[in-house]
Amino acid sequence: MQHGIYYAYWEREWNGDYNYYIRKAAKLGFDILEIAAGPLPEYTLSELQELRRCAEDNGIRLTVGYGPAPENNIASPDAKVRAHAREFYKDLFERMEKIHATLIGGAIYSCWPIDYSQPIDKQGDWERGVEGIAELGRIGLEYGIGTIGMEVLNRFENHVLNTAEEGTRFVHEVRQLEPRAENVKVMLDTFHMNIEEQSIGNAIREAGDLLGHFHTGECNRMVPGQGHMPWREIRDALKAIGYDGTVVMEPFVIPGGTVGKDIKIWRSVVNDTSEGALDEAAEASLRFQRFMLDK
Ligand SMILES: [Mn+2]
Repeated sequence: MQHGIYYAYWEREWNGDYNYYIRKAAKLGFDILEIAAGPLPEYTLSELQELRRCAEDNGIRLTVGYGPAPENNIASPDAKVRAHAREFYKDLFERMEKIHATLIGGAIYSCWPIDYSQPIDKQGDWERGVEGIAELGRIGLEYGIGTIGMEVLNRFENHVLNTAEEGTRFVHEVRQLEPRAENVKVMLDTFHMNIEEQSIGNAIREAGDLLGHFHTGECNRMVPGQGHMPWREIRDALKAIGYDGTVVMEPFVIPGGTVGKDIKIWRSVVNDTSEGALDEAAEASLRFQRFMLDK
C-alpha cells in the first residue's frame, strides 16, 4: 500500500504551494501527496515541470483530487457544458501527464457540491455520467491516466453515487459501454461510508477488485486513529479483496475560508490548529494507518 495525505488539511483555500506540501509530506514520511485539480489549468509549463521535479526529488507520488465545478460537469443536461467538461478533462489529463500523476479521484461523474435548491434528476445524471465517464476513460488512456476514481459520496454532497453498490454498478455500466475504460474504478472514503453504508466491510467487499483508490478519515474528518471508525473491520475487508493500492487520508479540521465553507467546518475540530500540531497529528496518524491497514 502507498499512503498519502490531501494537502487541503493545512489550507483554507482550494489551492496552495504544492511544492511546499510535497516537502512536508516527504518529511512526515508519506508516499503520496494528493493535490486539487482546480488550480492546475492555471499552471505554466515551467511550473508543472517544477512540480514534477520537486515530487521526484522528494520521492513523493502525486495523486489528484477533484470536486468538479458546475461548468465542468460531464453529466450536465446541457450539451455545451458536457463538451466544455470534456475539453477541461482532456487539458487536465495532459497536465497530469506532465507532472507524472496517473490517478484522479472525486465526483468526476458529476459536480460538487450539489446545489440542492434545484430539482434533482438522478437517473438522467447517472445515464449522462456513464456516457461521459466512458469517454473520459478512453481519453485518459491517451495520457497514461491509470485510475479515474468514481468517489462514492454521502447524500448531502452528491446524489448520483451514495453507496459502494451504486459505485460498482456505475463502473460496470461504464465498462460495458467502453470496454477499454479499465482505468475507470470505484473509489471509497471511510467518512462517506460511515454515513451511507449498512456495513463498511461489506461495502469494501462489494467494490472488490474494482476498488481503485481509498480515502480515510474519521467520522468528523479528524485524522485516522483519533475517532471511532472501525479500522479493524476496514483492514480485514481491504485484506479480503487483496487491496494493495493508494490510501490517502483526507482530514479537515480547520474552520474558515472556502475549504471550511465547502466542507462545513464550523468549529476547530481539534484543540490546536497550529501547523506544528497538525503536522504531529498527521505523522502519528500515518504510523497508525500503516500499522492498521498494511499487510
Ligand atoms: Mn474523499
